[in-house]
Amino acid sequence: MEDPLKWMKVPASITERVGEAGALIDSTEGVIRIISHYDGDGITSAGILSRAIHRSDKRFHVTMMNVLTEDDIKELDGGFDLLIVSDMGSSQAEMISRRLIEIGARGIILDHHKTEGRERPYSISDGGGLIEVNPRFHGIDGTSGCSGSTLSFLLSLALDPGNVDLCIYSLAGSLADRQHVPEFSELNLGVRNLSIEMGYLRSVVGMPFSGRSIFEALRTSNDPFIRGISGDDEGSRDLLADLAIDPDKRLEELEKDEVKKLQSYVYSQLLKDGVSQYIVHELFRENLFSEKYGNLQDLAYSIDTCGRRGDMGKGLQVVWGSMEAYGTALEERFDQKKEIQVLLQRRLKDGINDMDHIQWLMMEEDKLAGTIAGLSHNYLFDHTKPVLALSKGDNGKMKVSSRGHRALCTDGLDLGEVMREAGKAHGGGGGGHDVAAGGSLLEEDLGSYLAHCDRMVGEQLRGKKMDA
Ligand SMILES: [Mn+2]
Repeated sequence: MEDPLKWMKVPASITERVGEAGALIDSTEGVIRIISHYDGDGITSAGILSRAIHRSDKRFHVTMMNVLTEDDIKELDGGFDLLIVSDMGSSQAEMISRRLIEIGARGIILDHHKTEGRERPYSISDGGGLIEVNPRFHGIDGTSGCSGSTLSFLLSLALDPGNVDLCIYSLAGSLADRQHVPEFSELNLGVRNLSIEMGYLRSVVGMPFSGRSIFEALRTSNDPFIRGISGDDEGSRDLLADLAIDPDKRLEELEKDEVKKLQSYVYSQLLKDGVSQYIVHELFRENLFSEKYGNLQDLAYSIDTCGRRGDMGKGLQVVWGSMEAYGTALEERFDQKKEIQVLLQRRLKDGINDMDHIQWLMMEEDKLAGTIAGLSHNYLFDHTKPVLALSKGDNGKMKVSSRGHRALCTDGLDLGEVMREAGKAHGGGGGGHDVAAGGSLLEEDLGSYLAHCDRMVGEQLRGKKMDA
């Protein structure tokens, strides 16, 4: 393929920008310092950039972190000729630009997050030696159509079309940022189509599981969580025996009729358990498989898990192609899935506190609270009411994670607003997206806080804005 950027129909203004950024890399003699976010998207971004830069015979240094603070930027004192900030930086662009001018270095920002109301990106023509690439300046949705890893991949292609093999990691990063739900779109869709066209990935529709064997896939599955199967060795074995499927088979080895039998079982079982038709239907979307990594979800979430455990270096090794690192990262991902399963099983036994418009539960720690709230909402309890997962914080405060389903947001649910308003009124705060948000409150206010949230959600779902 001669020009992958053209084949993907990347808008000319973006191609031009990444071309300029590529030229900046090409003209750099000294060290290129990469600072990236520490999550799955940030790690794949850093991996793609460092591999592409290495292939261009340049030297690099990678750091991954949670937030880039003003102090971090002030501490940048040279030792590099070019700085690349990836999967973050747009909200700190002004500080970064100032610092780079002070130390006489040049920089590139590759970010897909909000741009703080600025109308145009930083440009070389501003004279500051900083290029900012952010899809939001080009009419592309930074939340769903392009991740940090997508930008890194486009830049790698501008450096050399031969970097096209890095497409797998590009999509893994988008997936880790959950940009694949309900399906890949805009620039991500271009990368998806390219990966399939070039034979790097294979599209499989209707297999909502991942694992090294179908048995492992079933017993470790949390999304979907299937009662009597998920976390249940015997239940999983019995089901496979009933369906006459070899438990040791790899997912990609399953025959068409075996996949069909599994699908119809999952479909009817979940509906029988009261899961929303909308959620069940969504499970049977496309999954991408790679010869080397299996289900792309495993690649994406194992790298993401490395970041969450503070082991970004291992995630980076995975993107550099180490199968040894992938093996242990995958092991840790399955360990975490098990941990989630134990929490879900306990939840199933203990039940949930039910109010008129919300459901809530207490957790021992806030780790995984969002995940448990989301999966409880989808698979365990009433899917017409959002779930709040609460845990004790410091100084008499409590932390909250709340999750709903997009179908509820279409009806008016906005958890970000609920967390912000109810938090503010009860000694805490909060915010986030309509489907997923978090906040805090004073522990002594728990009762009135929950009543406030319940009332607000009720008003939202009735389509009326509540008076503050
Ligand atoms: Mn990201």
